[in-house]
Amino acid sequence: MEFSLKRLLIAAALAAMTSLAHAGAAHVITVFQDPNCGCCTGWVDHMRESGFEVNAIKTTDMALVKQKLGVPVSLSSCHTGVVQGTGQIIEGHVPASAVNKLLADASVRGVAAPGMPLNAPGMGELDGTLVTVDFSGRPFSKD
Ligand SMILES: [Cu+2]
Repeated sequence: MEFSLKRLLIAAALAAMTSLAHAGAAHVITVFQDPNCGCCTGWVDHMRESGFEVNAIKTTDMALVKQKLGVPVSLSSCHTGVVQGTGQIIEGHVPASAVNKLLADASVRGVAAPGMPLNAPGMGELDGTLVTVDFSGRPFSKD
């Protein structure tokens, strides 16, 4: 019962994002994260400090979220973000600068900082060598 309710809530959240897609609010990101994920919250703080509006949704069913949003398993990280309006996906600790690059190119469906890199926002300090990849695994940004 509780399990299916959770699925329903996730489905409702995904539906809400789709219906808001044309609301015109730029640079709003919905982030799905496990309630116990500290580094996820660190990334949300980084994005807010960089000028993004972030709606954080806590869920323990991240595998389902990633599956529904089409995040490649091989590129997966902890949290998953969805850009309102474009539907582009941000997987993991992607720096705000790379997100801005993503927003500038609507042909890119999603980007990822796979795993839990220690030189990424929310994990540690950027050192100029963090590679963000697109969903084909090709390098997209280096920060
Ligand atoms: Cu993390």
